[in-house]
Amino acid sequence: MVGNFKQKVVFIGKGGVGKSTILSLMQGKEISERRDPTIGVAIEQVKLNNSEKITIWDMGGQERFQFMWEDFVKGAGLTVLITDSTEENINFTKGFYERFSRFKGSKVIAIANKQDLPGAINIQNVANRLGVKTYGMCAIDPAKRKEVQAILRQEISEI
Ligand SMILES: Nc1nc2c(ncn2[C@@H]2O[C@H](COP(=O)(O)OP(=O)(O)OP(=O)(O)O)[C@@H](O)[C@H]2O)c(=O)[nH]1
Ligand SMILES: [Mg+2]
Repeated sequence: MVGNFKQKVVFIGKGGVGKSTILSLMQGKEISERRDPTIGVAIEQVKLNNSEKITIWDMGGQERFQFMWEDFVKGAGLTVLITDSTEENINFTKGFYERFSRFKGSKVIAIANKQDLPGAINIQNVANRLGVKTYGMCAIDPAKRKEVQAILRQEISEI
């Protein structure tokens, strides 16, 4: 990534897995425990450091918005599949990833969020199942802000 080119990054995943919370974490906003589903899509600029800015397309994950996902990943440099770390959601994410082969044109990584919850499936296990590079996350922990920024910075630099 060069200069101030604003790389498009898309967050995709089922409703409630924590996409918008990860976005808030990256922006240094206060993390609310309140459930506030994204309607359609939220498009936000995020600073990764002093010179790098990216545009995150944070998709609504509820079933009624899922038809939009395929179109919105067009032109994305990086698609981030976000799942919580439950069996049900990992299976959903895997099914979705397999259906949309066009993703393979852009880079795809996964984040297994809610690693703090009891019974969270470990990251290596999630990675094996999804077949994409997977990072663990706990988006409600403000101490994770630098970590998630570093992940995106690194992944974008390798596009
Ligand atoms: N325990 C725990 N809760 C989390 C974590 N990340 C997010 N949450 C909570 O999960 C709920 C849903 O988070 P959102 O970020 O709104 O989920 P979303 O994926 O944006 O949902 P949609 O916009 O409907 O697609 C909120 O109540 C968050 O506080 C986490 O890592 N651990
Ligand atoms: Mg949301």
